[in-house]
Amino acid sequence: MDEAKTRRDFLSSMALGAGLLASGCNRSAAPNSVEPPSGPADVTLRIGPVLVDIAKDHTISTVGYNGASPGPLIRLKEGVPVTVDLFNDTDTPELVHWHGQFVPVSVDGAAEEKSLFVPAHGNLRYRLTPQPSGARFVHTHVMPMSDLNRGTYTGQFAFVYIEPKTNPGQYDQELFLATHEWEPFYTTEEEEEEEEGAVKKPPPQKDEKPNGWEIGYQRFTINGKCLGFGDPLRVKEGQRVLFHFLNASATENIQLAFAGHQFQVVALDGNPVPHPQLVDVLELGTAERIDAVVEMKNAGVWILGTPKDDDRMNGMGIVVEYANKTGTPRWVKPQRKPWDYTIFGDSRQVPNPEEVIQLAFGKINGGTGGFNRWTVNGKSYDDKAEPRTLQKGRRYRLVFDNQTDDAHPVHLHRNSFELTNVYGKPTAGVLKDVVLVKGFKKIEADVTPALDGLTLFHCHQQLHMDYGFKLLFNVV
Ligand SMILES: [Cu+2]
Repeated sequence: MDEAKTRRDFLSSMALGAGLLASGCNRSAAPNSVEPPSGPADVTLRIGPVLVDIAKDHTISTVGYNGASPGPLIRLKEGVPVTVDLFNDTDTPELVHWHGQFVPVSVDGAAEEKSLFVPAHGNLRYRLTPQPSGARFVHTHVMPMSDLNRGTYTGQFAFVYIEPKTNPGQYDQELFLATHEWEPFYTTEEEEEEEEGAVKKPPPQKDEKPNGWEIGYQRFTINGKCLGFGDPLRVKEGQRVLFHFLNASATENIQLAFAGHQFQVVALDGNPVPHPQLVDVLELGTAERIDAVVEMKNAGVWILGTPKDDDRMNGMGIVVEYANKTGTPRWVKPQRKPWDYTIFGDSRQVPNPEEVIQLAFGKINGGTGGFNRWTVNGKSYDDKAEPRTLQKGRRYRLVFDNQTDDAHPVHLHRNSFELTNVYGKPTAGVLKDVVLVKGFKKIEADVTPALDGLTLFHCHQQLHMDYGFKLLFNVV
Protein backbone atom coordinates (compact mmCIF):
# COMPACT_ATOMS: atom_id res chain seq x y z
CA MET A 1 0.00 0.00 0.00
CA ASP A 2 2.79 2.37 1.00
CA GLU A 3 4.63 1.60 -2.20
CA ALA A 4 1.79 2.69 -4.44
CA LYS A 5 0.96 5.70 -2.35
CA THR A 6 4.57 6.84 -2.31
CA ARG A 7 4.80 6.55 -6.05
CA ARG A 8 1.52 8.45 -6.46
CA ASP A 9 2.64 11.19 -4.14
CA PHE A 10 5.93 11.36 -5.94
CA LEU A 11 4.25 11.59 -9.32
CA SER A 12 1.73 14.23 -8.24
CA SER A 13 4.46 16.27 -6.59
CA MET A 14 6.36 16.00 -9.84
CA ALA A 15 3.35 17.30 -11.74
CA LEU A 16 2.96 20.10 -9.24
CA GLY A 17 6.65 20.90 -9.47
CA ALA A 18 6.44 21.20 -13.22
CA GLY A 19 3.41 23.45 -12.80
CA LEU A 20 5.23 25.82 -10.51
CA LEU A 21 8.24 25.83 -12.76
CA ALA A 22 6.07 26.61 -15.74
CA SER A 23 4.30 29.55 -14.14
CA GLY A 24 7.59 30.75 -12.67
CA CYS A 25 9.31 31.12 -16.00
CA ASN A 26 6.35 33.09 -17.31
CA ARG A 27 6.36 32.05 -20.95
CA SER A 28 4.40 34.20 -23.31
CA ALA A 29 1.11 32.80 -24.52
CA ALA A 30 1.17 31.03 -27.86
CA PRO A 31 -1.20 32.45 -30.48
CA ASN A 32 -3.74 29.67 -30.08
CA SER A 33 -3.95 29.77 -26.28
CA VAL A 34 -7.59 30.03 -25.34
CA GLU A 35 -6.80 31.73 -22.05
CA PRO A 36 -3.71 33.71 -21.06
CA PRO A 37 -1.62 32.02 -18.37
CA SER A 38 -2.16 33.49 -14.93
CA GLY A 39 -1.34 31.58 -11.78
CA PRO A 40 -0.44 27.90 -11.64
CA ALA A 41 -2.57 25.38 -13.52
CA ASP A 42 -4.24 22.41 -11.85
CA VAL A 43 -2.63 20.06 -14.35
CA THR A 44 0.63 20.66 -16.19
CA LEU A 45 1.99 18.41 -18.90
CA ARG A 46 5.37 19.19 -20.35
CA ILE A 47 6.04 17.33 -23.58
CA GLY A 48 9.74 16.76 -24.02
CA PRO A 49 12.63 14.37 -24.50
CA VAL A 50 12.95 11.67 -21.85
CA LEU A 51 15.29 8.82 -21.11
CA VAL A 52 13.55 5.68 -19.87
CA ASP A 53 15.75 3.12 -18.09
CA ILE A 54 13.78 0.02 -19.00
CA ALA A 55 16.42 -2.51 -17.95
CA LYS A 56 19.99 -2.70 -16.72
CA ASP A 57 22.20 -0.83 -19.21
CA HIS A 58 19.21 -0.34 -21.48
CA THR A 59 17.86 3.19 -21.88
CA ILE A 60 15.22 4.31 -24.34
CA SER A 61 15.50 7.84 -25.67
CA THR A 62 12.02 9.06 -26.52
CA VAL A 63 9.46 11.80 -25.88
CA GLY A 64 7.33 11.72 -22.74
CA TYR A 65 5.35 13.82 -20.27
CA ASN A 66 7.00 15.64 -17.34
CA GLY A 67 10.32 13.88 -17.78
CA ALA A 68 8.98 10.34 -17.54
CA SER A 69 7.16 7.56 -19.32
CA PRO A 70 4.50 6.76 -18.31
CA GLY A 71 3.82 10.38 -17.37
CA PRO A 72 2.40 11.33 -13.98
CA LEU A 73 -0.87 9.84 -12.80
CA ILE A 74 -3.42 12.63 -13.17
CA ARG A 75 -6.19 12.42 -10.59
CA LEU A 76 -9.21 14.58 -11.26
CA LYS A 77 -12.67 14.89 -9.74
CA GLU A 78 -15.72 14.18 -11.84
CA GLY A 79 -17.45 17.40 -12.81
CA VAL A 80 -14.89 19.71 -11.18
CA PRO A 81 -13.31 21.95 -13.87
CA VAL A 82 -9.52 22.20 -14.01
CA THR A 83 -7.05 24.47 -15.76
CA VAL A 84 -4.60 22.56 -17.94
CA ASP A 85 -1.21 23.85 -19.07
CA LEU A 86 0.50 22.07 -21.94
CA PHE A 87 4.10 22.90 -22.78
CA ASN A 88 5.81 21.51 -25.83
CA ASP A 89 9.59 21.32 -25.64
CA THR A 90 9.87 19.52 -28.98
CA ASP A 91 10.37 20.81 -32.53
CA THR A 92 7.00 19.66 -33.82
CA PRO A 93 3.42 20.65 -32.95
CA GLU A 94 1.73 18.16 -30.63
CA LEU A 95 -1.80 17.00 -29.89
CA VAL A 96 -2.78 15.84 -26.40
CA HIS A 97 -5.87 13.64 -26.49
CA TRP A 98 -8.02 13.12 -23.37
CA HIS A 99 -9.00 9.58 -24.20
CA GLY A 100 -12.43 8.47 -23.00
CA GLN A 101 -13.52 11.88 -21.76
CA PHE A 102 -16.55 13.85 -22.87
CA VAL A 103 -14.88 17.15 -23.70
CA PRO A 104 -15.37 19.86 -26.35
CA VAL A 105 -13.58 19.47 -29.70
CA SER A 106 -11.23 22.39 -28.96
CA VAL A 107 -9.50 20.43 -26.18
CA ASP A 108 -10.06 16.84 -27.35
CA GLY A 109 -6.72 16.76 -29.14
CA ALA A 110 -7.56 15.40 -32.59
CA ALA A 111 -6.52 17.20 -35.78
CA GLU A 112 -9.54 15.84 -37.68
CA GLU A 113 -11.84 17.52 -35.14
CA LYS A 114 -9.86 20.77 -35.55
CA SER A 115 -8.71 20.68 -31.93
CA LEU A 116 -6.05 23.09 -30.69
CA PHE A 117 -2.42 22.05 -31.21
CA VAL A 118 0.36 22.66 -28.73
CA PRO A 119 2.81 24.59 -30.93
CA ALA A 120 6.44 23.48 -31.21
CA HIS A 121 8.33 25.17 -28.33
CA GLY A 122 5.06 26.78 -27.31
CA ASN A 123 2.27 26.29 -24.86
CA LEU A 124 -1.46 26.02 -24.60
CA ARG A 125 -3.76 26.63 -21.65
CA TYR A 126 -7.40 25.66 -21.40
CA ARG A 127 -10.02 24.51 -18.96
CA LEU A 128 -11.80 21.18 -19.07
CA THR A 129 -14.45 19.50 -16.97
CA PRO A 130 -13.50 15.86 -16.29
CA GLN A 131 -16.22 13.35 -17.10
CA PRO A 132 -17.20 10.56 -16.89
CA SER A 133 -15.51 9.03 -13.83
CA GLY A 134 -13.11 6.11 -13.98
CA ALA A 135 -9.87 5.10 -15.66
CA ARG A 136 -9.13 7.31 -18.67
CA PHE A 137 -5.80 8.34 -20.15
CA VAL A 138 -4.02 11.01 -22.02
CA HIS A 139 -1.83 10.42 -25.07
CA THR A 140 -0.45 12.03 -28.19
CA HIS A 141 -2.72 12.03 -31.24
CA VAL A 142 -0.27 13.03 -33.95
CA MET A 143 -0.01 10.78 -36.99
CA PRO A 144 3.51 9.37 -37.28
CA MET A 145 2.79 7.60 -40.59
CA SER A 146 6.07 5.78 -41.41
CA ASP A 147 8.12 7.53 -38.67
CA LEU A 148 8.37 5.10 -35.75
CA ASN A 149 9.87 7.81 -33.51
CA ARG A 150 6.64 9.77 -33.31
CA GLY A 151 3.04 9.41 -32.18
CA THR A 152 2.08 6.58 -29.86
CA TYR A 153 5.37 4.79 -30.62
CA THR A 154 6.87 7.31 -28.14
CA GLY A 155 6.39 7.49 -24.38
CA GLN A 156 3.66 10.15 -24.52
CA PHE A 157 0.95 8.62 -22.35
CA ALA A 158 -0.28 8.88 -18.76
CA PHE A 159 -3.13 7.54 -16.68
CA VAL A 160 -6.00 9.89 -15.90
CA TYR A 161 -8.15 8.73 -13.03
CA ILE A 162 -11.39 10.60 -12.57
CA GLU A 163 -12.69 10.11 -9.06
CA PRO A 164 -16.38 9.31 -9.02
CA LYS A 165 -18.67 11.56 -7.01
CA THR A 166 -19.22 8.59 -4.71
CA ASN A 167 -16.43 6.05 -4.36
CA PRO A 168 -17.16 2.45 -3.37
CA GLY A 169 -13.52 2.06 -2.32
CA GLN A 170 -13.52 -1.61 -1.36
CA TYR A 171 -9.85 -2.31 -1.66
CA ASP A 172 -6.69 -2.06 0.41
CA GLN A 173 -4.27 -0.99 -2.27
CA GLU A 174 -4.58 0.56 -5.71
CA LEU A 175 -2.05 0.04 -8.51
CA PHE A 176 -1.85 1.59 -11.96
CA LEU A 177 -0.09 -0.51 -14.62
CA ALA A 178 0.45 0.60 -18.21
CA THR A 179 1.94 -1.66 -20.87
CA HIS A 180 4.05 -0.33 -23.72
CA GLU A 181 6.49 -1.69 -26.31
CA TRP A 182 9.76 -0.13 -27.43
CA GLU A 183 12.21 -0.19 -30.32
CA PRO A 184 9.65 -0.76 -33.07
CA PHE A 185 10.78 -2.11 -36.41
CA TYR A 186 9.21 -3.00 -39.72
CA THR A 187 8.57 -6.65 -40.36
CA THR A 188 6.72 -8.77 -42.87
CA GLU A 189 5.61 -11.18 -40.17
CA GLU A 190 1.91 -11.10 -39.43
CA GLU A 191 0.63 -11.67 -35.94
CA GLU A 192 -1.43 -14.83 -35.84
CA GLU A 193 -4.59 -15.00 -33.81
CA GLU A 194 -3.93 -18.15 -31.83
CA GLU A 195 -7.32 -18.37 -30.28
CA GLU A 196 -9.70 -21.21 -30.81
CA GLY A 197 -12.47 -20.15 -33.13
CA ALA A 198 -10.32 -17.49 -34.81
CA VAL A 199 -11.17 -17.34 -38.48
CA LYS A 200 -8.23 -18.29 -40.63
CA LYS A 201 -6.99 -15.97 -43.32
CA PRO A 202 -8.34 -16.95 -46.74
CA PRO A 203 -5.80 -17.73 -49.47
CA PRO A 204 -4.75 -14.64 -51.47
CA GLN A 205 -6.95 -13.82 -54.45
CA LYS A 206 -5.56 -13.81 -57.95
CA ASP A 207 -3.89 -10.44 -58.69
CA GLU A 208 -3.97 -9.50 -55.01
CA LYS A 209 -0.77 -7.96 -53.66
CA PRO A 210 0.89 -9.63 -50.66
CA ASN A 211 0.51 -8.15 -47.18
CA GLY A 212 2.42 -4.91 -46.52
CA TRP A 213 4.46 -3.81 -43.51
CA GLU A 214 3.65 -4.87 -39.96
CA ILE A 215 5.34 -3.59 -36.77
CA GLY A 216 7.44 -5.66 -34.37
CA TYR A 217 9.14 -4.61 -31.12
CA GLN A 218 12.39 -5.50 -29.36
CA ARG A 219 11.38 -4.67 -25.80
CA PHE A 220 8.22 -4.79 -23.73
CA THR A 221 7.49 -3.00 -20.44
CA ILE A 222 4.98 -2.44 -17.67
CA ASN A 223 5.27 1.07 -16.21
CA GLY A 224 8.45 1.59 -18.19
CA LYS A 225 10.33 -1.44 -16.83
CA CYS A 226 11.09 -4.80 -18.37
CA LEU A 227 10.17 -7.85 -16.28
CA GLY A 228 12.77 -8.33 -13.53
CA PHE A 229 13.91 -4.69 -13.43
CA GLY A 230 12.55 -2.01 -11.17
CA ASP A 231 10.74 -2.67 -7.90
CA PRO A 232 8.30 -5.54 -7.58
CA LEU A 233 4.71 -4.81 -6.61
CA ARG A 234 4.58 -5.45 -2.88
CA VAL A 235 1.45 -6.98 -1.44
CA LYS A 236 0.31 -8.58 1.81
CA GLU A 237 -1.66 -11.75 2.28
CA GLY A 238 -5.38 -11.07 2.62
CA GLN A 239 -5.27 -7.73 0.80
CA ARG A 240 -7.71 -6.82 -1.92
CA VAL A 241 -5.71 -5.02 -4.58
CA LEU A 242 -7.42 -2.93 -7.23
CA PHE A 243 -5.40 -3.02 -10.46
CA HIS A 244 -5.94 -0.43 -13.17
CA PHE A 245 -4.54 -1.77 -16.44
CA LEU A 246 -3.95 0.31 -19.53
CA ASN A 247 -2.73 -0.95 -22.88
CA ALA A 248 -0.67 2.04 -23.97
CA SER A 249 0.68 0.30 -27.05
CA ALA A 250 0.88 1.90 -30.46
CA THR A 251 -0.15 -1.27 -32.26
CA GLU A 252 -0.30 -4.36 -30.05
CA ASN A 253 -3.32 -6.06 -28.54
CA ILE A 254 -2.22 -7.93 -25.45
CA GLN A 255 -3.21 -10.48 -22.85
CA LEU A 256 -2.20 -10.49 -19.19
CA ALA A 257 -2.29 -13.23 -16.57
CA PHE A 258 -1.26 -13.24 -12.90
CA ALA A 259 0.28 -16.58 -11.97
CA GLY A 260 -1.45 -18.18 -8.99
CA HIS A 261 -4.29 -15.63 -9.01
CA GLN A 262 -7.51 -14.64 -10.72
CA PHE A 263 -8.79 -11.22 -11.71
CA GLN A 264 -12.22 -10.03 -10.64
CA VAL A 265 -13.00 -7.65 -13.52
CA VAL A 266 -15.01 -4.72 -12.13
CA ALA A 267 -14.74 -2.08 -14.87
CA LEU A 268 -13.98 -1.89 -18.58
CA ASP A 269 -12.62 1.37 -20.04
CA GLY A 270 -13.25 2.92 -16.62
CA ASN A 271 -16.95 2.09 -16.55
CA PRO A 272 -18.22 -0.33 -13.88
CA VAL A 273 -19.60 -3.50 -15.50
CA PRO A 274 -23.07 -4.86 -14.61
CA HIS A 275 -21.64 -8.25 -13.61
CA PRO A 276 -18.07 -8.43 -12.30
CA GLN A 277 -16.55 -11.83 -13.15
CA LEU A 278 -13.46 -13.82 -12.26
CA VAL A 279 -11.12 -14.53 -15.16
CA ASP A 280 -7.64 -16.00 -15.54
CA VAL A 281 -6.57 -13.90 -18.51
CA LEU A 282 -7.30 -10.30 -19.40
CA GLU A 283 -7.32 -9.10 -22.98
CA LEU A 284 -6.73 -5.47 -23.88
CA GLY A 285 -6.80 -4.07 -27.38
CA THR A 286 -4.69 -0.98 -27.89
CA ALA A 287 -6.02 1.83 -25.62
CA GLU A 288 -8.39 -0.41 -23.66
CA ARG A 289 -8.44 -0.23 -19.85
CA ILE A 290 -9.47 -2.90 -17.36
CA ASP A 291 -9.98 -2.46 -13.61
CA ALA A 292 -9.73 -5.72 -11.71
CA VAL A 293 -9.60 -6.64 -8.04
CA VAL A 294 -7.28 -9.45 -6.98
CA GLU A 295 -7.53 -11.15 -3.61
CA MET A 296 -4.04 -11.87 -2.39
CA LYS A 297 -4.46 -15.36 -1.01
CA ASN A 298 -1.58 -17.31 -2.50
CA ALA A 299 1.56 -16.09 -0.75
CA GLY A 300 4.74 -16.22 -2.77
CA VAL A 301 6.65 -14.39 -5.48
CA TRP A 302 4.76 -14.41 -8.77
CA ILE A 303 4.84 -13.01 -12.29
CA LEU A 304 2.03 -10.95 -13.73
CA GLY A 305 2.60 -10.80 -17.46
CA THR A 306 1.70 -11.81 -20.97
CA PRO A 307 1.11 -15.49 -21.69
CA LYS A 308 3.19 -15.02 -24.87
CA ASP A 309 6.53 -16.50 -23.81
CA ASP A 310 8.72 -14.50 -26.22
CA ASP A 311 7.15 -11.17 -25.29
CA ARG A 312 7.32 -11.92 -21.56
CA MET A 313 10.99 -12.87 -21.86
CA ASN A 314 11.50 -9.57 -23.68
CA GLY A 315 9.97 -7.73 -20.75
CA MET A 316 6.16 -7.82 -20.73
CA GLY A 317 5.63 -8.63 -17.07
CA ILE A 318 6.12 -7.47 -13.50
CA VAL A 319 6.99 -9.32 -10.30
CA VAL A 320 4.46 -9.39 -7.46
CA GLU A 321 6.03 -10.09 -4.10
CA TYR A 322 4.14 -10.96 -0.91
CA ALA A 323 5.55 -9.57 2.35
CA ASN A 324 8.25 -11.83 3.83
CA LYS A 325 8.45 -14.01 0.72
CA THR A 326 11.56 -14.48 -1.37
CA GLY A 327 12.71 -16.67 -4.20
CA THR A 328 12.55 -16.85 -7.97
CA PRO A 329 9.32 -15.36 -9.33
CA ARG A 330 7.00 -18.10 -10.55
CA TRP A 331 5.16 -18.17 -13.84
CA VAL A 332 2.29 -20.57 -14.54
CA LYS A 333 0.92 -20.89 -18.03
CA PRO A 334 -2.78 -19.94 -17.89
CA GLN A 335 -5.66 -21.90 -19.40
CA ARG A 336 -6.49 -20.67 -22.86
CA LYS A 337 -9.99 -19.26 -23.08
CA PRO A 338 -11.26 -16.64 -25.53
CA TRP A 339 -11.99 -13.23 -24.02
CA ASP A 340 -15.72 -12.59 -23.96
CA TYR A 341 -17.05 -9.09 -23.25
CA THR A 342 -20.59 -10.42 -22.81
CA ILE A 343 -19.90 -12.30 -19.55
CA PHE A 344 -19.77 -8.88 -17.84
CA GLY A 345 -23.03 -7.70 -19.44
CA ASP A 346 -26.73 -7.88 -18.74
CA SER A 347 -29.17 -10.13 -20.57
CA ARG A 348 -31.94 -7.49 -20.62
CA GLN A 349 -33.29 -6.12 -23.89
CA VAL A 350 -31.76 -2.88 -25.06
CA PRO A 351 -33.94 -0.16 -26.62
CA ASN A 352 -34.20 -0.34 -30.39
CA PRO A 353 -31.93 2.11 -32.15
CA GLU A 354 -33.46 4.92 -34.17
CA GLU A 355 -30.90 4.29 -36.90
CA VAL A 356 -28.40 1.59 -37.77
CA ILE A 357 -25.01 2.60 -39.21
CA GLN A 358 -23.05 -0.10 -40.96
CA LEU A 359 -19.30 0.31 -40.70
CA ALA A 360 -17.52 -2.30 -42.82
CA PHE A 361 -13.76 -2.50 -42.28
CA GLY A 362 -11.65 -3.38 -45.30
CA LYS A 363 -8.01 -3.86 -46.17
CA ILE A 364 -6.09 -3.27 -49.39
CA ASN A 365 -2.78 -5.09 -49.25
CA GLY A 366 0.20 -2.81 -49.75
CA GLY A 367 2.46 -5.41 -51.31
CA THR A 368 6.06 -6.16 -50.40
CA GLY A 369 7.73 -3.05 -48.97
CA GLY A 370 4.49 -1.06 -49.04
CA PHE A 371 1.87 -0.03 -46.54
CA ASN A 372 -1.53 -1.69 -46.41
CA ARG A 373 -4.43 0.69 -46.75
CA TRP A 374 -7.51 0.51 -44.57
CA THR A 375 -11.05 1.41 -45.46
CA VAL A 376 -14.37 2.06 -43.73
CA ASN A 377 -17.28 1.32 -46.07
CA GLY A 378 -14.86 1.05 -48.97
CA LYS A 379 -13.12 4.40 -48.47
CA SER A 380 -9.89 5.43 -46.79
CA TYR A 381 -10.13 8.62 -44.73
CA ASP A 382 -10.39 11.74 -46.85
CA ASP A 383 -10.10 15.05 -45.00
CA LYS A 384 -12.00 16.77 -47.81
CA ALA A 385 -15.06 14.54 -47.48
CA GLU A 386 -18.09 15.89 -45.61
CA PRO A 387 -18.38 14.37 -42.13
CA ARG A 388 -21.37 12.14 -41.57
CA THR A 389 -24.04 13.94 -39.56
CA LEU A 390 -25.42 12.50 -36.31
CA GLN A 391 -28.30 13.99 -34.34
CA LYS A 392 -27.68 14.78 -30.70
CA GLY A 393 -29.80 12.58 -28.41
CA ARG A 394 -30.64 10.03 -31.11
CA ARG A 395 -29.79 6.38 -30.45
CA TYR A 396 -27.59 4.91 -33.18
CA ARG A 397 -26.50 1.32 -33.56
CA LEU A 398 -22.97 1.11 -34.95
CA VAL A 399 -22.25 -2.20 -36.67
CA PHE A 400 -18.52 -2.85 -36.61
CA ASP A 401 -18.23 -5.34 -39.44
CA ASN A 402 -14.64 -6.51 -39.65
CA GLN A 403 -14.09 -7.88 -43.15
CA THR A 404 -10.36 -8.30 -42.63
CA ASP A 405 -8.27 -10.97 -40.91
CA ASP A 406 -6.74 -8.45 -38.47
CA ALA A 407 -8.20 -7.59 -35.07
CA HIS A 408 -9.15 -3.90 -34.80
CA PRO A 409 -9.41 -1.94 -31.52
CA VAL A 410 -11.86 0.69 -32.75
CA HIS A 411 -12.36 3.92 -30.81
CA LEU A 412 -15.00 6.63 -30.80
CA HIS A 413 -13.95 10.02 -29.46
CA ARG A 414 -15.95 12.08 -26.93
CA ASN A 415 -18.53 9.32 -26.28
CA SER A 416 -19.03 5.91 -24.74
CA PHE A 417 -20.95 3.22 -26.55
CA GLU A 418 -22.93 0.31 -25.13
CA LEU A 419 -22.12 -3.14 -26.46
CA THR A 420 -25.34 -4.73 -27.70
CA ASN A 421 -24.09 -7.71 -29.69
CA VAL A 422 -20.70 -9.41 -29.70
CA TYR A 423 -20.02 -12.09 -32.33
CA GLY A 424 -23.73 -12.93 -32.48
CA LYS A 425 -24.34 -12.85 -28.72
CA PRO A 426 -26.70 -10.13 -27.47
CA THR A 427 -25.62 -8.14 -24.41
CA ALA A 428 -26.34 -4.89 -22.54
CA GLY A 429 -24.86 -2.51 -20.02
CA VAL A 430 -21.16 -2.75 -20.95
CA LEU A 431 -20.04 0.81 -21.72
CA LYS A 432 -16.79 1.33 -23.57
CA ASP A 433 -14.88 3.74 -25.79
CA VAL A 434 -12.68 1.13 -27.48
CA VAL A 435 -13.71 -2.36 -28.51
CA LEU A 436 -11.52 -5.03 -30.06
CA VAL A 437 -13.21 -6.59 -33.09
CA LYS A 438 -11.56 -9.88 -34.06
CA GLY A 439 -10.90 -10.89 -37.68
CA PHE A 440 -14.00 -11.54 -39.81
CA LYS A 441 -16.33 -10.87 -36.86
CA LYS A 442 -19.03 -8.35 -36.00
CA ILE A 443 -19.74 -6.28 -32.91
CA GLU A 444 -22.72 -3.96 -32.50
CA ALA A 445 -22.65 -0.99 -30.14
CA ASP A 446 -25.21 1.72 -29.45
CA VAL A 447 -24.32 5.36 -28.98
CA THR A 448 -26.44 8.38 -28.15
CA PRO A 449 -24.24 11.39 -28.87
CA ALA A 450 -24.63 14.09 -26.23
CA LEU A 451 -21.98 16.59 -27.30
CA ASP A 452 -22.04 18.88 -30.32
CA GLY A 453 -19.32 18.92 -32.89
CA LEU A 454 -16.87 16.79 -34.81
CA THR A 455 -16.32 13.31 -33.42
CA LEU A 456 -13.63 11.01 -34.73
CA PHE A 457 -14.02 7.27 -35.12
CA HIS A 458 -10.88 5.30 -35.85
CA CYS A 459 -8.89 2.16 -35.31
CA HIS A 460 -6.48 2.70 -32.41
CA GLN A 461 -3.82 0.56 -34.07
CA GLN A 462 -1.52 3.40 -35.11
CA LEU A 463 -0.55 1.98 -38.49
CA HIS A 464 -4.17 1.22 -39.37
CA MET A 465 -5.31 4.70 -38.34
CA ASP A 466 -2.51 6.43 -40.22
CA TYR A 467 -3.24 4.54 -43.41
CA GLY A 468 -6.91 5.26 -43.75
CA PHE A 469 -8.89 3.65 -40.90
CA LYS A 470 -10.79 6.75 -39.78
CA LEU A 471 -14.22 8.26 -40.20
CA LEU A 472 -15.44 11.68 -39.07
CA PHE A 473 -18.89 12.31 -37.61
CA ASN A 474 -20.47 15.67 -36.94
CA VAL A 475 -22.97 15.82 -34.12
CA VAL A 476 -25.59 18.54 -34.50
CU1 LIG B 1 -7.07 -1.60 -36.97
